[in-house]
Parts: sequence; structure tokens; C-alpha cells
Amino acid sequence: MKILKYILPILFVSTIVSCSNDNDDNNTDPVSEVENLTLVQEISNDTHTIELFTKTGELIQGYNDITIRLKDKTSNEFIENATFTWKPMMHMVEMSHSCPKSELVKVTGKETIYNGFIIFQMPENAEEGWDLTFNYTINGEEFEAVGDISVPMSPKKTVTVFIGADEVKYILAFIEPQTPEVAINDMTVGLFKMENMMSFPVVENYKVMLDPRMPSMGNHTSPNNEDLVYNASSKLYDGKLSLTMTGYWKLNLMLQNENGEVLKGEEVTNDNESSSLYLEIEF
Ligand SMILES: [Cu+2]
Repeated sequence: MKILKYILPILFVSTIVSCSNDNDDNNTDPVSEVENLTLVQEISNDTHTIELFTKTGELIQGYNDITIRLKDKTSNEFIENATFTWKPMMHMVEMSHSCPKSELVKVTGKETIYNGFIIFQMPENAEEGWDLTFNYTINGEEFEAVGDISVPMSPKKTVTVFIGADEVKYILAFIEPQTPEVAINDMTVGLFKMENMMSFPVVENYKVMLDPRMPSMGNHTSPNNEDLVYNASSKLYDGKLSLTMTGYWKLNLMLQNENGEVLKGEEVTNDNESSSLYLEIEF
């Protein structure tokens, strides 16, 4: 009896393992490549299912780091050699528009996953919302899949749309740190120009000056912040954000073009407690 008690669980476990191996049609381990991610939803057409993943399992107004897998509905295998374009669209009462996004590319060193980012500058509301179209090619054959997506409002200001002194419409989005710490954090933002309803090119070689403040505590700042400068390899802006305590921080910003002209934002002084250009975090 005592021996049986040990053998039974072993038999049981080995049955599970062999079953899951039998059911796994794919030549790679498809679970491990998304193990730190959560499924948001699937978008399907007649032939394929696209699985959308983020860390939280949700999309939200602002920056979204999105990973996808493409599954063949007939074979249940993940497609490893597709090339993608994607097109987020907000359908508003008066007009439709897209938003800033990266390319959607195969993740280096992975078999089944593709990654990119989308910055939704507006949240959905009762009458207006977003959809996401994927156009993809597999072995020269073209496909399209489109689905509605939910983009609720961010509780903090993580993206801002404004017109600069040069009359250009800009979109500035908070990207990092996603998990702020009481420390000097690496900070990243994205800066884009709204050329028209569909085109949002990256703005290069500007500077974003940073002055984080705690309005609830005498509007104190923090030492050793570094302004955000353009990073040509990521096409984003990197700087240092010093956070000396937890709580609500207003990240006062000033945008400077390549000639050092301020296009938006004001210095924080005793008489001026915040800039008109800012982002927010709370942790
Ligand atoms: Cu909109």
C-alpha cells in the first residue's frame, strides 16, 4: 500500500506530460515564449487567429507594449515566417484617425512571437472606439484580420497631445519606468508629430527637459534628474528620473527643438507651480 501511494502520483504526472506532448503540434514550446504575458484577446479571420498579449492582459490609453502570435486555424500551428503591418484606427463621430506605433516584427531569438508598440492618444468612450487591422504575408500570400479593441482611459496622464510654438501638433508619451522605484530610474518617452490623421512620424533630435515635483509636499523636486535626449537606435528619448519617495509625482516638461527653442512648457518657479506640458506617475 505504501509503495502504491508513491507510484500513483508518478504515473499520473507522467500521463499528463505525455498527453501535453502529443497535443503539441508545434515544433517549438509555444507556452514559454509568452509565459510572462497575459492574453488580451484574439482577432480572427477565416484562416488564422491572432493572439494579442500584454503584461497586464489589457490595452490602455497611452503606450502599450504588444506581443502577438499567429495561429493557423487548420493545423493549429504558430506561423513563424509572417511579415506584418498593423493599423490601429479610432472611429470618432466626426472623423477617424490612427496613432503613433512601431513596426511589428519577429522577436529576435524567438520562434513564434512578434512585438511592437502602439500609443493610443485618446481613450474610447460610449460612442467612439478603436479597432486594429493586421495585414500579413505568409510565403507570398496576403491576409487581413481586423477586430475591435478596448482602450479605456488611463487614470494618470501618460500621453499628451499639444500644439507647439511652431504650430506643429505633437504627441508625447510616457514609456519607462513602468514600475517606478525610489531611486534614479531610467526614463523613456516617445515623441511624434501628427502629420495628418494617419501619419505620426518620430521627431528626432529634440530635447525634453524634466522637472519632477510633488505638489502635495510643497512642490519639492528631486536631485540628479537628467533631461531626455534622442536615442537614434530606439528612436525614443532617454533620461533619468529621480524619485525620492513614493506617491504622486507631476513630471513637468519643456520641449526644445534642435535649435534650443522652447516649443511647449514653462519652467517651474515659486510663482509658477507647474508646466503646461507634463506627465504623471503615482506609485
Ligand atoms: Cu480620437
